[in-house]
Amino acid sequence: MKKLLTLALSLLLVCALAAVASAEVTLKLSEVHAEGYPTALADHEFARLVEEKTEGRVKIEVYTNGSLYADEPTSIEALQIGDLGFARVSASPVGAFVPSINAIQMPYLYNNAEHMWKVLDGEIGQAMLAGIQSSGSGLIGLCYYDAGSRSFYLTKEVHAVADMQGLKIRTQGNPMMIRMAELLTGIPGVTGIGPGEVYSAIQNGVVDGAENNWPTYQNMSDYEVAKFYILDSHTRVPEILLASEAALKAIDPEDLEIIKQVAKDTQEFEKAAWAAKEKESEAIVRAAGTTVVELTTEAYKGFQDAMAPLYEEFGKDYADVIEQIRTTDQ
Ligand code: BDP
Repeated sequence: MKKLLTLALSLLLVCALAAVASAEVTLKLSEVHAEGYPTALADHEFARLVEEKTEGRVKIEVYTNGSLYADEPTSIEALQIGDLGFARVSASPVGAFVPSINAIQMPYLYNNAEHMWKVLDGEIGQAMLAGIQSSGSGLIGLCYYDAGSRSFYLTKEVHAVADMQGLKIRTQGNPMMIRMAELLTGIPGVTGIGPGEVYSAIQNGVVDGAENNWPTYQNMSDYEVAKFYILDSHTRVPEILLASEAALKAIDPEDLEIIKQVAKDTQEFEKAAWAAKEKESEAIVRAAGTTVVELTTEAYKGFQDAMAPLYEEFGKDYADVIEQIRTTDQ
């Protein structure tokens, strides 16, 4: 009788454990862009594939338009404390939490998109992505997405660094990007403004401009209020799909592996959507009568040279990696 009771109890325990292991988990994903934007399309594809491959054990609800978190640093903090499952963010704010990730987004670092992808898909990029978790940030870097290159857009025409003096520029929440603006304008980059809030910040004169890629400049309608796009392509900042270590504790290790794989599988999907959107946005912006300033070789060099102190302050600890990145394209 006692034996039977022990057996029944053990059986019960096994069943209970199995139920916990296969329980459904629903997690939220935060995205600042609108539906239809390349990263938002990729978020949905990621959610669809995760649900399919985990046979419904993991469900992901995608919240676009910054409806959960308007500014990315706050979404990253939410990931750290496990209030949020996933966030598709720019690598730039991640640099404020994991400084080593700055090495792959230094100003004027890459020659073109191919150069950047060679680095990101190679040893350096993958080690940087893994470093997000091993740094103890509480974040898991799942994959990179394309975000083209960023240029300044302003309410005034600029042809050289000298013309930038005194301009207030909205930058992303990363000390290195704040400094980048300061080295060009004399005023530290203005942060705490989400990408969806830039339009009104420019309209109200809180800032004189911002910096971003063609699709964000167009999709957020910022080209309507800042009519000068200065094509200096100062940075190539990839997007990163982040997960929360704390929130993903509830997930079975096998399902976690599926999530990691699925994320990597969505990279090419986003890159294709990106290529199409980048062309479309540039065409829309140009057709609207925006002044697109192409810098002379000399003026471009002026922008590049102004970054010397930034490399000293933010790149010193990663000098080897930065050098490896530079030579990757040769
Ligand atoms: C866009 C990125 C987005 C950033 C935004 C920004 O896609 O993730 O939040 O820039 O400047 O290009 O904040």
